[in-house]
Amino acid sequence: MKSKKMKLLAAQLIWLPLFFSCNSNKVDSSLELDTALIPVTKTMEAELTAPPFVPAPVGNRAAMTLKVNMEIIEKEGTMTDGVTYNYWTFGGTVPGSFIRTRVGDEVEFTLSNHPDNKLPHNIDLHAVTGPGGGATSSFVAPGHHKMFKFKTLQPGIYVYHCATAPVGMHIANGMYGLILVEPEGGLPKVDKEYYIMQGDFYTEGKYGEPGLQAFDMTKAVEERADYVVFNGHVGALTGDNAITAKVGETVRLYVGNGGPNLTSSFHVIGEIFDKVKIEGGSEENHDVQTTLIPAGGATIVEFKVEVPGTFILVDHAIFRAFNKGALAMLKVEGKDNLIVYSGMVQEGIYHPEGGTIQSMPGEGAQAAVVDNKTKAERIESGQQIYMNTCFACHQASGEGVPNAFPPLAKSDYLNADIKRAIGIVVHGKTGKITVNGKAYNSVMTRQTLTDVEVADVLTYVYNSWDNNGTEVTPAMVTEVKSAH
Ligand code: HEC
Ligand SMILES: [Cu+2]
Repeated sequence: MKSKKMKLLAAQLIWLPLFFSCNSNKVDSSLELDTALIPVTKTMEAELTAPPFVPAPVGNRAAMTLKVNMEIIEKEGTMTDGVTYNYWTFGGTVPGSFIRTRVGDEVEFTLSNHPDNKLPHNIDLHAVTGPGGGATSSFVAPGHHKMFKFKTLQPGIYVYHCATAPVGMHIANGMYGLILVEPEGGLPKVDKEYYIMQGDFYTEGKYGEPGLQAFDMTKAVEERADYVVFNGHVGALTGDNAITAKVGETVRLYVGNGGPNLTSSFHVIGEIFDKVKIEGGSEENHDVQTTLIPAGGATIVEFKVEVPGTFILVDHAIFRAFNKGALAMLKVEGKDNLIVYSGMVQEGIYHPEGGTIQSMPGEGAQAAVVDNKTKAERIESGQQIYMNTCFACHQASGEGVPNAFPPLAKSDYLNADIKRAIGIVVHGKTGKITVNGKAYNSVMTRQTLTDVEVADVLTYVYNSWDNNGTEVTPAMVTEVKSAH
């Protein structure tokens, strides 16, 4: 099948038998329809579901205008016993609400950002054909909403995620989910369908360290995950929260990987996948033990359950399963089938072990930094740092983004107090501030820069865009740091 095209159903073409009088079941593959031309007639509100559940199948319905209303909610949640985390969510859950569409639907997507939220967000759906997957049209400040439209051209299971700077941080905090685009006529019927999504989390404390754990950018950049979990937290799908099926049923799992970093080696202990949609696309593989799901990718697996018992879903990169949380359960009830399997079943063989033993890398001896740059050299080096570190939020021109990131260009706030500006870069900033008459109440993440880098970047900022020309030296940065 060619991309963006699908076979026309013979039934839809009343005149077809006139041309193919011999056999109307046989459709010439050259007769393909551009899915962009599938007409929509009615409008309906999309059913959205929280994981592990999915909305009702599309079945035989015609393509429609589908209204999707999704709200972004930043909220504290439980990572594991005694550990909480500030999640950023699409619809209040990690992963976000499941969206179910069919090829040819015209999705009218309204993204709202809850007024109590701190940050602007947006959405990039991999099912969208268009710039940024929607991200460029959906950037929305707290208390506002944005609407954009797209037509689903290709069937498949697709990831969506936030794409607001710092992108990795928004994804790491839980901003991802799945959108299913069913083919004409829908996917074949199965008995049970579930929605599962893996994600890796990076916290200041190590695995299990109690309390509210902040996001750790350094660990995220270095891909040293503390938690690797299904559906947002440890134990989201174990014990009483396990997914279920009965002997003889066929189970279909929509499995995504939000990342931000890790590839999943998805496996169900004690089962073999009868079918796997390769990379979530149209090709199907059979009799598969473990399937790879890349970060930002998804797949559909199906298997019939022949015997009762607890089947363990894991990322087979196995420390993640037993020590970092990537372990879920499918509980199957029904009659034994002693031909397929017999043996005494002892419970608790496969259970989470938690408490990863991790030795933190030592600080290491830091070589004394020699820094006798001229002001011009400092500005030059600072520009590089700015383009790597500050640019994503404050923009190349220093103008910032309305309602989200304050300007550094001609900023009265910046020019009024140098020590305060140093402090903001060193420690981060949250809470209400007023810059050039406009109020901002957001979060600037702490920037992990050396004293010399902070000096250079601020010197660049102070000597750009009509600011007051201050030279910030490493000694000034050290002083602000030690004052804390
Ligand atoms: C993740 C986005 C982000 C990044 C990256 C970022 N900032 Fe900010 N910055 C903000 C936000 C948001 C605020 C306002 C915080 C508040 O509302 O309390 C801010 C405020 C400021 C302020 C004070 C307000 C003003 O406009 O004068 C300065 C100075 C500043 N940032 C400098 C920097 C520098 C220098 C860098 C790079 C080293 C940087 N920021 C990187 C988001 C960011
Ligand atoms: Cu976001």
